[in-house]
Amino acid sequence: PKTVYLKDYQAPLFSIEQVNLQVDIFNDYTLVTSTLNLTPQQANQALVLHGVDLELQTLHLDNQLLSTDDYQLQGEELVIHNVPNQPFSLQSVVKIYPAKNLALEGLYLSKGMYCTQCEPEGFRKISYYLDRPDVLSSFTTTITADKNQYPTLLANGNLIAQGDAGEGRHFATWQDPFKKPSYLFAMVAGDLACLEDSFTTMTGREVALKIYVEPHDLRQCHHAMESLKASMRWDEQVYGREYDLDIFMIVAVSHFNMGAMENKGLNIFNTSCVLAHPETTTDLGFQRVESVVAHEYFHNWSGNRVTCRDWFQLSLKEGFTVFRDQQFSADQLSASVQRIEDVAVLRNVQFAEDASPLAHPVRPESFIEINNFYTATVYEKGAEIVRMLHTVLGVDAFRKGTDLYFSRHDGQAVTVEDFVQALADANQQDLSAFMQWYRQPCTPVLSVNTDYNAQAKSYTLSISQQTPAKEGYPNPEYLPIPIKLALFDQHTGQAIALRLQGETQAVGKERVLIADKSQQTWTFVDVEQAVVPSLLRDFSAPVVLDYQSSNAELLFLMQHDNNGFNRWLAAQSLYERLLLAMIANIDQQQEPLTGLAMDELLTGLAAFLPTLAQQDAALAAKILSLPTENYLAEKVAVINPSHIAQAREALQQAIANALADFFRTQYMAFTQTSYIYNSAAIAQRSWRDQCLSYLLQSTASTEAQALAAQQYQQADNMSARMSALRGLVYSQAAQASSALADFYQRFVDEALVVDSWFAVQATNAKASLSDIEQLCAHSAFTLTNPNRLRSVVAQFANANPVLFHQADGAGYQFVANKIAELDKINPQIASRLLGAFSKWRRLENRRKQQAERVLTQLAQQVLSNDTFETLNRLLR
Ligand code: HT7
Ligand code: ZN
Repeated sequence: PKTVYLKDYQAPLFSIEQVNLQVDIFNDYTLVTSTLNLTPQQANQALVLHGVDLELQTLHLDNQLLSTDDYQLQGEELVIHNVPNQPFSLQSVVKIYPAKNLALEGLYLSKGMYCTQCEPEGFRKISYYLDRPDVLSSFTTTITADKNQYPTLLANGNLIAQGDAGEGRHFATWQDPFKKPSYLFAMVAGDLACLEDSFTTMTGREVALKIYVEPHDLRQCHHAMESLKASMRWDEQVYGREYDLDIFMIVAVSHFNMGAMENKGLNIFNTSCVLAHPETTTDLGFQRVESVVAHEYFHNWSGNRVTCRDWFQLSLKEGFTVFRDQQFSADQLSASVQRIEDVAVLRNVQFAEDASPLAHPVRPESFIEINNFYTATVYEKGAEIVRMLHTVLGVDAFRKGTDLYFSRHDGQAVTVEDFVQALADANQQDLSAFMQWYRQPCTPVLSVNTDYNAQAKSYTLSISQQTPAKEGYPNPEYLPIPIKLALFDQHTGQAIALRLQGETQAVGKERVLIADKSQQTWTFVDVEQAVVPSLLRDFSAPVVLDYQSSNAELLFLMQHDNNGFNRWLAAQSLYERLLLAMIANIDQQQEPLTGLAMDELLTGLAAFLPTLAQQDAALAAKILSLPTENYLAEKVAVINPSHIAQAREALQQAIANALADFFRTQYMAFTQTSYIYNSAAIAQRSWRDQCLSYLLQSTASTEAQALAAQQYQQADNMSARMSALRGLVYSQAAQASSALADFYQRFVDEALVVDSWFAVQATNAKASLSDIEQLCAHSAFTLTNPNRLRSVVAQFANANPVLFHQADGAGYQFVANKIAELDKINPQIASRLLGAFSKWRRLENRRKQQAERVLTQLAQQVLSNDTFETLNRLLR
């Protein structure tokens, strides 16, 4: 396979002003006739178009039929050597077979509905084209199909004509007035129901909003519609961005590789990111719909109006858009809980990626298969870079910067440099140092030492940074790291005013320092008493913080910090410290429990949780969540997944038993009657679930199981039902099997709920591998639907560490076999599953050998480029 390098970028040799597509859908095949108006950008250049799995029927250049002597088909390219030096037209007719397309890229069938996925390089599976993001063109699309089978025909832009096409067929013509790259092309043909609404933009234009779904899902579209309208309003208010077409459509499909796709005016969504109803969807599911609808909508500006020059710039649109959707979600429910959830993903998934053989810069420098780079690093770390720029500039200056970015580059395909430059130019600032965040991989470690001088009443912070080296990046540069901080008076529990040495007066109680050298110090003056530092507030930079605070300081921050996020962070640091000591004990075959620190923790929790649960139940629930197995695995030199799980369980049980009465009283006090979706109600439910989950870990677990069984039976919403079911299954309750059977029967017609039924069983640490194999043998299991496949195999590999990492390697073999099978069907998803092996080199010896054996065996098979690339990076 060929490696592509960022350094080799060259501007396109042809522009395409206009594309006319005629897509004729027949039962066995589809004919695509494309007419391109091309203009050479340099004289005497051959035209090279991309095309994959296309059966070329005819090719005309300026209406002259070309013979096979006039062009060459070479691998995935169509080469025409003699083309005019002036504008010319090229018409190709190709035959494609959507029903055979199980990779779900290009035009394919999902449960009888035709739909497309063109990002990043799917358009070349529909027609010959310059399938690269810097070729922007106007598209007109005509679809013809059987009228009864496919009454709904959709494409990007506005509907300009429709009617009868004879022989029981009909047609629709859509025209998109905005120039776009081919990856934003979309079309749909199906028999769909539609929820309609409208939105009046800030300048008074009326936009028709339509959500298309399978008829029986229509009742589950209202939340997505409300989320869409909220997103449209939010983008006007916060970024000044108005929607630009007269219609905005979302289509939900059940077979989809990712969450959703931002095609211009015609977003295509995984059903899991559109459908929501209290009876079938948990609170988390509702929140996901809200954030994905927002994310795709926001792409209309950050991605579509201003797009990427090449795929190395992917984070230009994805990092920025993730940051925008995170801001939006923070404005909808609780800002601190949102930040906690976003940082948890960053620390559990992105930090792990950054420490693994799969680590890459936010802007990679080379790839074999770009699909392998839709990663947590490009998305989540990319969003953190934008967040740091936002923190450093402040709200108003950041907005000035994005206004300039959108106006300067509207209709262009640009680079990450262009983005940072626009933010800088709008504010006459030099932000160029931040570019390094895009260029080098790995997570920096920020080490902090503090010193209080009681005589001088000064407090000094000594801060150093170090980014680990990695193959290809032997000398990482120092990065600008914004550190938002506050200092708390130990006696009053209040933040103090902050004056740095040399300043004439204090500047607020929270400040942002920027560490950008190997080692720096800052001294605060007028510090009357010893203080507790609250560092990296709101996680102001994507770094590992190394600060040796005492247990007492962490407990103090858990109780007194006025930044909710940092209360959580303090709790996490304390748990982490305890858990690492417990894991070390277990590694040495000793009892896990650690005396004094544990006592301090339990006393501390008992002291402040009752008040916190009353004031902010959602935060209380988060504060009680222990670091995940995946996170802890990054903190030990040698990973024994079963020891990590044992330690977590022991700490959970210790908390559960110490606070059992409290959890019981709190659980019993839950009084919600009917389901409503708002911040307060969600907070109550998450608190109830956390209390139940701890009760189930306590010595009173039989009583708790009876409560869970009752909750399951009485539930009138999925949040209550699912947490009860999970509790019963994970605690091996006698009631678990009847609840599982009931659940399946009840929701057998709801594919997304059946997915969650599979997932809860696939993640059960107490199951056996043969239980998991049986899930794959279930009649409802299939490899051809990514949601279903993920609900078992990806859930097992990523969220059932004990079983996946069982010492004899059988879990590895099971997943590797599935990858090999799936690679022939859907390489994108197969390659992604390999991520579960990213820590294999740090596993304890026995497991490491098993993982190596299984991966090496897999590498001997014939593999797709996707899987080949990921496997090679893992084994390198
Ligand atoms: N921009 C999209 C990325 C994407 C994708 C979506 C669905 C199926 C396959 C895909 N490959 C890449 C999704 C997003 O970030 O908004
Ligand atoms: Zn996106």
